[in-house]
Amino acid sequence: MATIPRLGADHELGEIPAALDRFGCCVIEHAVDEAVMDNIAAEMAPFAAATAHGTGDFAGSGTRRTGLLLTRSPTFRTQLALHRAIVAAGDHVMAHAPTWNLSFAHYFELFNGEPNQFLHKDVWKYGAPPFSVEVDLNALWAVTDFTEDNGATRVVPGSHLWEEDRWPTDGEDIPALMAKGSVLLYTGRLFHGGGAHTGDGARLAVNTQHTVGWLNTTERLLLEYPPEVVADWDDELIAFIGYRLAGPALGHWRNAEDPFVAIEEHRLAAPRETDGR
Ligand SMILES: O=C(O)CCC(=O)C(=O)O
Ligand SMILES: [Fe+2]
Repeated sequence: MATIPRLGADHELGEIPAALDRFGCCVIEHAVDEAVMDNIAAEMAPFAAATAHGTGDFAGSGTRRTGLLLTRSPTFRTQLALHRAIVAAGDHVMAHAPTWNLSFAHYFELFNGEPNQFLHKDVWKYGAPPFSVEVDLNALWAVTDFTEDNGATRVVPGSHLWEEDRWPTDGEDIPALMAKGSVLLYTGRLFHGGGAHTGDGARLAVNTQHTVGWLNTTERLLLEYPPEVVADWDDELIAFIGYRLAGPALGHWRNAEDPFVAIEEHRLAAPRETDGR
């Protein structure tokens, strides 16, 4: 029976690539302190309270998904968005591409009564022919514990290597049980899905998706985070949401310029007031 590789908080970054190559997923235990998760939950609570529940089989009526995380949660922006585990995983999984970047960041609340989400591969969102390489590296951060009865994400370890016509059979999916502060990393070709919530309390999570620079992002990040909003952020994060060239001749702005010029122009017009966060 396949298992989910679990790396302790003191793991070597080099262990992540090996786990993802072989299993398509891994859990990093206690990747951040619990207080980081408490801060994110507190920052997102007012926005989540105003968010409608999902509709349909995929989004789920027992789930609330709240976006604009980078501005609404400064803790997410400064502590998780470019966490070293994400960078190590993305640099490995998408090493074949000139660049990779954030694609999506949402705060997920899963409530009692939500059934199993159908097992899927996140790359299905592209509606594209099968990819011969991984193009996504995604993450579910445990803002609360992920348990068997509060809907821990179910994954099918190793399924990222399956032939296109192979589907999971009963018992092949296993729950990614993890403590608050841990993170499940998984590739875009891995079968997975949210678990059924039959317990108490909300299962809280942050879901981030990351993709190669030559694909569309799940969210229109430059519309969500325009230059006047991001100009004070770290340059690395600004580039990570798409303000940079995505390939030898891809992702230009205006007269074939690097889109980061938009940030520089904004900074000249409105000098920075902070030191980068
Ligand atoms: O909430 C979860 O555990 C998984 C969600 C998921 O896989 C998705 O929405 O694509
Ligand atoms: Fe998914």
